[in-house]
Amino acid sequence: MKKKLAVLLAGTMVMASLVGCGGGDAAPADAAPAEDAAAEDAAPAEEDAAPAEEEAQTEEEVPAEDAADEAAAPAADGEAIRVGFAQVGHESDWRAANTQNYQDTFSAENGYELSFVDADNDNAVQLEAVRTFIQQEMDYICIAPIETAGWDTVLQEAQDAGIPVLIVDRSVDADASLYETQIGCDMVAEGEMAGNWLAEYLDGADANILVIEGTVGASATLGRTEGFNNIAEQHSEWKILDSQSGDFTQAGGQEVMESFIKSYSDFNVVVCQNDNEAYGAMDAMDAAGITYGVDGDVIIISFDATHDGLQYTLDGKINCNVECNPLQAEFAAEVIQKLHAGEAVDAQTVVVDQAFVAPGIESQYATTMTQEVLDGRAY
Ligand code: GYE
Repeated sequence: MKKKLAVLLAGTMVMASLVGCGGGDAAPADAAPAEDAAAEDAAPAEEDAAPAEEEAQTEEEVPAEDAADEAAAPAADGEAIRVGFAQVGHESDWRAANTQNYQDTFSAENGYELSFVDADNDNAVQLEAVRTFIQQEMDYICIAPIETAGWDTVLQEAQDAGIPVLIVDRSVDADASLYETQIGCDMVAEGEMAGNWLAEYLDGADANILVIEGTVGASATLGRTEGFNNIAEQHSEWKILDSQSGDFTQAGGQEVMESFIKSYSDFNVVVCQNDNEAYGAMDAMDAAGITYGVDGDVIIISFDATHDGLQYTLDGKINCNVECNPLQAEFAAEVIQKLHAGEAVDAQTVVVDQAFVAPGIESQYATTMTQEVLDGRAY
């Protein structure tokens, strides 16, 4: 079912045009719709040559760019496609935007019945959610895996039950034959982007670096760390003093930064692996009277480039912010449409990111923030 690797050059603007940014009024996704009964006695799909007007109506309902929707228009047979989504949790602004995007995209209006589980960053809860989706005989299961490890058994169970699985946002270390596709950002490339920007900015000056990592074992953490370290290794004048997990939360970022401040008196770079951790780190530095940003003593690098993160970048508080675009549901919908139509799907979809820097910084790796750039963001 899988084809070659497809790299989708999906910059923010492109993504914005691909994804219908709905009003956020998606029905609570886990409200198990009562259409179940109706769905069950709906006549078998394909044989039902959809009357012309039904087709037209369906085409309007699916996202505009969906060229793949010929045979696959979700509600062509009046039967919603049942999708279970085991989401990481609600740890960050990025996650909130990602969840909203899934709820908007996999709406009843678009022909889906979405069952959404927020695993609250708990692996056991997430595994249980997937097993429940299997029992409920979902048509498709999307998993945003908290950690990369531990997926083989449950993925095998889904495959045995004949339910296609999409791994979204983060990745797993299970065999790729156990799932249909992986959709997400290239975390290693993000880490390298941050490192390359720092090298350019420091231009040979010494760096004493503190890293606030994301959730332990998450591919976003592993990849960003690996990518940044790839560049750090090329700089003998850089020293990574310490690296601790802030669990991708603001509270975690603050706590780690407070302990760093107690342990290290001489640092000039703080790398936060997401925006929320950066907010916490800034609070901790404010409380300790440490200045940061373009006019301060400490350079702050962040990841995600969410709206508030970019506001801080525009304000010169975060020096460099590497984007990870959370608007990924459209890619998942496209894969599901293809699978539904019996078509092959790409083994991987890489959502390509960019970086942003504070006003006054010019970089070959990043866009310099302006109010206009911020206003043009879709999330
Ligand atoms: O960077 C962070 C979130 O997996 C890319 O998870 C995602 C990360 C994102 O909690 O804010």
